[in-house]
Amino acid sequence: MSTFSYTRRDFLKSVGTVAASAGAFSLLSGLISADETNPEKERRPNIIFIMADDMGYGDLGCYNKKSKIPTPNMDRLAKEGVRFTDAHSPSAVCTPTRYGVLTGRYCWRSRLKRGVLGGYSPCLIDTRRMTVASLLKQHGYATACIGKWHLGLGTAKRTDFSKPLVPGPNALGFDYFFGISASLDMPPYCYIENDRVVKQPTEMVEAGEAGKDGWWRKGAIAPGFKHVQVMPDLTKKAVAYIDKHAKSSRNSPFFMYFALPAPHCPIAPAPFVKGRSQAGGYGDYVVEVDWTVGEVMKALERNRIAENTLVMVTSDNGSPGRTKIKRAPYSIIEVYGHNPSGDLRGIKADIWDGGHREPFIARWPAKISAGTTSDELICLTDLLATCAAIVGTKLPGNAGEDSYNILPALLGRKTDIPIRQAVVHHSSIGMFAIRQGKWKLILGRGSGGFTKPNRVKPKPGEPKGQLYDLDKDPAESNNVWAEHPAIVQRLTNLLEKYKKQGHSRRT
Ligand SMILES: [Ca+2]
Repeated sequence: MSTFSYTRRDFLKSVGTVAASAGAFSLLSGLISADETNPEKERRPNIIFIMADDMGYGDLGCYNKKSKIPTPNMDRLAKEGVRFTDAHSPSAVCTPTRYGVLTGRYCWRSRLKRGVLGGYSPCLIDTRRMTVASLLKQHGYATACIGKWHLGLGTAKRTDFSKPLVPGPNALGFDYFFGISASLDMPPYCYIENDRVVKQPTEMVEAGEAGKDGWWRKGAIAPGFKHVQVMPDLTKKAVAYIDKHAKSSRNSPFFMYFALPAPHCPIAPAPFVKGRSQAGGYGDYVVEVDWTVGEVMKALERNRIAENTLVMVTSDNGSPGRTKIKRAPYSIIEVYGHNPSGDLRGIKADIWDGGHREPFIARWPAKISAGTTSDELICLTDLLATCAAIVGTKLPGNAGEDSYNILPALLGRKTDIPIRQAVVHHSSIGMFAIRQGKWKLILGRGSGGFTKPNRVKPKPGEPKGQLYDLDKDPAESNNVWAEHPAIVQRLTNLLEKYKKQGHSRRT
């Protein structure tokens, strides 16, 4: 028992015996916080959420021993934190996952029922809705969105980039935004800072050569805009943001949502990563993602704020694997012997796990034990409820409808039952699946996405959908739908209930 705490107790006793004035109360509360909490450990963390675009479960060395891509920075992050093996994006494509990450709500509840937005689409998120950024801002955080937005800007049917882009990230809780409108293969090709275009896209660029790595759509481009420069430019902005906010973050922490445009096409690796992987331009672009993660880690260390910063790294959907789909002329697997989906079935856009099971690494040295793994079933929609738990608040009833607090899993605390009751998966064409424990039920036949065929019409007497036991059959190769009618019924009912009641979280 320290002398200091003895003195404090004496002080508490003494103020209890006198009519406490407002001044005495404020003095008292000051003493309690100085004494009872360890200011270094209990300070709210900075939160950095780095989300790659189309990076696969099998691209990272720490997830796939056979990966042909060196990812030393992400591997180190996993060594210093926790690596999840059963994390899922809420959708197998870009826009709906981003909607889910920021709002904690499945995107199929919004007006977007399948597919993604374009570069000129209006804003998808209702500005009255709570986002991770608006929640943290309410709790004193500085908030930034850096990178690929892809959630629409403005209210017009076709966005006019010569006008203020309202509503956009700033209307949804972000103090600061720097980035691009949508995917890097979608015009307009220009940078946006807060609600304005930095340099107007006054020129036109032809589409990239069909079937080549560097393919992009024809469209408007700002003078001097170079696709290959976007990753380095965004990384510089993210590092500058950390440098700027490091000092003040001791009192007012920051949240940075850092959405990378890589390794989505155009495959545009910077010259300094060329040839660093054994998986072609795609592999080199993943190396660049890893470099960016390393630059963020370095900035945190240089500013001595790594200890109390929660860094999460994940991807918005699976990798397309350049598997002879659309504009990809070759398969990464065939040419380089590298499978971006690892041992999972399927690719980006598919309802199979290759479409939406994601690498998910979290490091927070002050709280998370180094070198741990978690097989907890989680979803990227869980960010909102988890951030609410970190700042010590509860979500209101009209927010985060599909968000669960995964803080216990991050901190390695065992819970009696799984944190989530189930996770709903959604493919690019709008095919549903639901996962509970070892069972995965898919409401349809086929991939639901890029792998052909995406829909299979069942013949008379054939199963209408797919049921997999992921414990026995992680590669989803043996459809046991016909053998377990009771499980099919139970999971179908649960999915229907989630759809009808408008939420899936426990209330
Ligand atoms: Ca994506």
